[in-house]
Amino acid sequence: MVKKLLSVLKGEPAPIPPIWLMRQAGRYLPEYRALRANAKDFIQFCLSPELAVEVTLQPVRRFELDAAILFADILLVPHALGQKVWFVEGEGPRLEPVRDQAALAKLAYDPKILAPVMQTVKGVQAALKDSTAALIGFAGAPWTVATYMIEGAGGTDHENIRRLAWTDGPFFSRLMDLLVEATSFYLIAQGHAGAEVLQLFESWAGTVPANLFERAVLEPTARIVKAVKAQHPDIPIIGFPRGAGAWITRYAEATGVDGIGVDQMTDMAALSLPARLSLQGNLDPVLLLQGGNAMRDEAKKLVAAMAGRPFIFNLGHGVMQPTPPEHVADLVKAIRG
Ligand code: 1CP
Repeated sequence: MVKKLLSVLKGEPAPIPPIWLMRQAGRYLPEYRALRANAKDFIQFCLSPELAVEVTLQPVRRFELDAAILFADILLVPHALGQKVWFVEGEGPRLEPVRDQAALAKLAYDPKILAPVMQTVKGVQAALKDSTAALIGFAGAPWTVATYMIEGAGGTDHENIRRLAWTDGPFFSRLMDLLVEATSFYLIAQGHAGAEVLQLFESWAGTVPANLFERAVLEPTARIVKAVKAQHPDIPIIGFPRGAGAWITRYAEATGVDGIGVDQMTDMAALSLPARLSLQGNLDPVLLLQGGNAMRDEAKKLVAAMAGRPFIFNLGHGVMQPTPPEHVADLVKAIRG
């Protein structure tokens, strides 16, 4: 079975690009909401292999996408480190903040806690045996996960992590080391369980001050990529440094990733990166929400602009919750003709 996503990630352009969408599973799908309604706790939902396999497959079945992305969350790693993590309905994640050495010293990664995720990967892999869809595993990159761990939530201006990164080197380095180790272990396990591609979500790359970028993003990411590649040299890794702007080039050179996820703020066709790198992105999720000709025209423009290069069609960020599922079907149709 030829999986288009995998050949593009080897550097071979496809006349019609493979397509999948960040956050392709989730609340915009009625079949997701139906299953989610029976599960109170989001973490336990993610750690229920039977449910997670089903939810992973829902968008692939409905839209015949070229990839399934493991249904899980980047905050499962802090959970497995022993940090208290919970989700507030309609608001998002909350964590008991870790801001000093004493709190940090209590954390230790317990891989057993995430064993159900590996069951999910195996279940999805078995279901996709005869499919052209590839299975993507993922984790959050250290700066992004550390942001939630330190701030205790998303959506702030990230004052605490920035202050600690500037002023408490030993704390920050120790947290980065802990996350590099846990994340490497977690991704390697996903590879053993059957993930065919791995993506590192650096969703908050846009908040890193320039003089911290090396230490907060490039170096920890490079260490994870090296550790994973040592075990799984043939599994391609996509990095998604959202909001990295001019840092994208350095990110591509310094981290060792095989593909770069590009946000909608970046002119993807204008990026000049090593030819071996695949680019993934970057339709504005608002256009998917809006649908219609504006969406179709922009999607076709993007495909035309990336012709001849190894390119994976995606959004610049995740599917927005109020998005009508029919718009996704329309988008797939517009791209495949
Ligand atoms: O109650 C619900 O149903 C919760 C909604 C939800 C879902 C569907 C959350 C809470 N996480 C997820 C699944 C998820 N998260 C997936 C797998 C499904 C898929 O992509 O199809 C993935 C890859 C993620 C990754 C994730 N979680 C990121 C990185 C991508 C991004 O959006 O930038 C981040 C930042 C998170 C944290 C998180 N988890 C959930 C929410 C609402 C958030 C974002 C909070 C914030 O905006 O700060």
